Amino acid sequence: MRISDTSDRWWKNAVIYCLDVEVYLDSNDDGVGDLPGLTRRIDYLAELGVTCLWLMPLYPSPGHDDGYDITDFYAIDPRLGSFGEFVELVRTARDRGIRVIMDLVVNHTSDQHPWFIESRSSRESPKRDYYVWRDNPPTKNQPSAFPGDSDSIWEYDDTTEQYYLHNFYRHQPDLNIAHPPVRDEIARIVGFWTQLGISGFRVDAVPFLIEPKSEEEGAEGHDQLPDPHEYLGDISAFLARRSSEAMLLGEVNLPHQEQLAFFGAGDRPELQMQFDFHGMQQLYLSFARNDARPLTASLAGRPDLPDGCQWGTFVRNHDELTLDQLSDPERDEVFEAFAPDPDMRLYGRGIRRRLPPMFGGDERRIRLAYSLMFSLPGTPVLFYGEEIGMGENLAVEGRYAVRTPMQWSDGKNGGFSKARASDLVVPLTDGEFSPKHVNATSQRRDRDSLTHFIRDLIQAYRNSPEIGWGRLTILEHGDHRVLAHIVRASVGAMLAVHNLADEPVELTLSLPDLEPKSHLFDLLQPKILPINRGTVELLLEPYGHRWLRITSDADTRIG
Ligand code: TEU
Repeated sequence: MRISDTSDRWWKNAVIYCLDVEVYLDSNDDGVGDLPGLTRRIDYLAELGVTCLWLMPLYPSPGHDDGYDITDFYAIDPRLGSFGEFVELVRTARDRGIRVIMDLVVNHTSDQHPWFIESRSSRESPKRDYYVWRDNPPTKNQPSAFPGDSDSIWEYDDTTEQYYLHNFYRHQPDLNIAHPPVRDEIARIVGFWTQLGISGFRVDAVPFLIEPKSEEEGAEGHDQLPDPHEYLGDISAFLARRSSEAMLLGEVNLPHQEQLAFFGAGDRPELQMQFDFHGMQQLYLSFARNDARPLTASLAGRPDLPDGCQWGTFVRNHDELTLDQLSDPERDEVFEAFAPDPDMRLYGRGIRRRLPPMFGGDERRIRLAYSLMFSLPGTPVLFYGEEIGMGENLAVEGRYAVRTPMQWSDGKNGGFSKARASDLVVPLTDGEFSPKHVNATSQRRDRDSLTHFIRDLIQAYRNSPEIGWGRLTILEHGDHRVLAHIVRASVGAMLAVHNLADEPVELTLSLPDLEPKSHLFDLLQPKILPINRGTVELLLEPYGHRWLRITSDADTRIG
């Protein structure tokens, strides 16, 4: 690791925090969160230790997919604020050392987008080829990503008597990236927001975006993209020309080996970061079994990444907790453990709950999960409210159950808004995870709260760049309830130990590659552990965890 690398490739050990402006803080009492509200909370995020803010879509939208159905890529939803307020937010965040990235959703538009309205108006429309039209759905037909909405990704349109492609909802027609003017538009969108101070994008639904759309039967005469990955490389190169620091964090929910192609190669980068969906799903299988082996196998199976690339680690996001990479019996095990009621499940593949209720509010286990997430090699990505242990509201439809307003206090509407409760953009949670019991203000005052624990983890993570930059070694020790791993880089090394079981575990670990006179410095508790003849003895509490810096006289770091 060179000094220039650590500053240029800031995403290698960032702390990313995802939020939807409309549910964060309402500054004008209309029941909808807004940009000035978020700007007021930048100091809160800085205090937590966040270094990168990921804003979910804030473009104008009819709101049939929580803003992922866009009608104008060059504007801001007026309920959320103005361009002036947007730039103020980005500038305030930057001032506190926080970069801002945002969702880039260009696989599709809303069917209310002027491009689509024009495209569907006639086969001769100049915008016709902005979307993918066919006389007949190809034989390779399949259900959309949201079963229940549509049993086909092809929708018949009466006006021009052709079918259009939509990988997601039927009201989200896919853009045709094989058509050069569409690629020009995408570059313009990327350039536009970068010019406003954005440090990169979370790229929505990447495999769908670049999939070849013209190979099917009956598609002759349509534009072809020679190599979809070349196009992803083109976007990346364009972005690099516009901003020397920007990065792309892609949503690619595929097995690790298939993800590799989306990182590109050293001289031809594509996505600098991708979420580790496989690791996340195996982690839940490990939790369900109190057995570290599924997670260990996933970590061991991660391919080596090109220089500068990184995994985004997460335990929850704004979508259903997808379990689509598990086998049917494995998925059933996780459903049984964490979503016993069918109403907690979605699309037959996921769970519409947040983590704390899945763990029955067991704070030892919740802490274990976040300790794991922050210690695994990669860059942690938090979803707003995780830092205080928010729950879901199952009375709210579909994936919105986990997108309830941020809980700031035990006051009116959880301190989110002064509007009437019936005017809130999404209802709050109730019951044991309601703002009365779970809120940022009371946890901030309580040194033993989850939020302080998460802050401590973030501090330890930021003080241990080897987690983001280092090489992983998984230690063999014969107890399948425990994951013991070392991350090592030129700055030093850290050993993390996690007991996934609800019982105490005694463990003897042999530590490889030790410098003479090494000892273990506990990063979360005021303790130093001796190493005897290359081994350390540990007694872990139920769901216990340790972060131990392997330190020697050569290590000059503090804390
Ligand atoms: O998601 C795309 C996507 O592939 C996931 O919804 C996927 O279906 C799920 O994780 C199971 O694998 C993105 C956004 O995250 C989602 O909120 C949007 O609804 C979707 O795109 C359409 O824009």
